[in-house]
Amino acid sequence: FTCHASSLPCPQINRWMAQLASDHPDLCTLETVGKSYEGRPMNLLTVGKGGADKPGIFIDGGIHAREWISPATVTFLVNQLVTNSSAHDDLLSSVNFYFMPVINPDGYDYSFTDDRLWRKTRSEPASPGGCSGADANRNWDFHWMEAGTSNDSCVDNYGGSAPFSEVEMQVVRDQLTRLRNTTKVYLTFHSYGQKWMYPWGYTAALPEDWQDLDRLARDAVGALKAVHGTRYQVGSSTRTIYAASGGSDDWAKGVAGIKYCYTVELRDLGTHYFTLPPSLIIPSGQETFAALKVIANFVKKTY
Ligand code: 0X9
Ligand code: ZN
Repeated sequence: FTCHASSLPCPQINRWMAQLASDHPDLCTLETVGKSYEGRPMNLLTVGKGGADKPGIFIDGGIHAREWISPATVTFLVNQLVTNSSAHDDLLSSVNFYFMPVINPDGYDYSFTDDRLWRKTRSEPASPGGCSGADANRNWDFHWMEAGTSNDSCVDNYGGSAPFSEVEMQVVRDQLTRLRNTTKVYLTFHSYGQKWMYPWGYTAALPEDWQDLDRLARDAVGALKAVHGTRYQVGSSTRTIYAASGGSDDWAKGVAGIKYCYTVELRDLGTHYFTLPPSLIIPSGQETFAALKVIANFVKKTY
């Protein structure tokens, strides 16, 4: 087969999604929804069979280049849902899953080819003498540049030259905007630290409905822990990790109006930090899938 809708670089994950979608046309819709700064196709895979009106869960990964367990876990979730679909028949009839496994594809590739610990995008410096790339999770237009971010392009948490200066985040923003009316949950996977966090990241104040978000997160991490005993901490991102504004989670809640928004810091707790051994990919996927099932069942029964 040829790479989906593109003669541009066709990395493994896109190739795999194209094959999966063509093997399971009853369940999968694959769309190329944009391209990265360096021209890599950005794909959205919709999984579900209840039709476009059903409530949805939007899931992305790979916003930070070096957090490799994120795309690995998101692709595991996709694979479970699609290749073991008969086990999840009821969920797939009543919930749509929208997946974008690698939303910073240039940075992700660069972390394989040049710098394993690269975090940012790979856009050219906005001004002479600057450095390449911005922190894609400081680049969203909600309290942009207020906290936990920098205007020095040479540091890892550089917020970008303007809100949504990074084209990849424009692409994700446009999909979240298009799907906002049906999307009830937004999940964005990072590493590391084993935390299931909800807004806000720009302030220590909590959203007025924080107890709803807290309850669902606790149910999810309970199911996660039951699989391999892995413990996750639950709380608002400011209170759990640090204050940082311009994140996708805050935008999804504060601007797109999606109620249940979570940033998930996957394994581990710092033993292997970003360089998690490959043997932990499947355990991470298995336990995260258990958490996703709790969330999907909640969406099914609530909406
Ligand atoms: O700093 C981040 O973007 C995330 N942590 S990481 O170590 N993966 O870089 C946490 C983001 C939490 N959400 C917000 N601050 N909005
Ligand atoms: Zn991250």
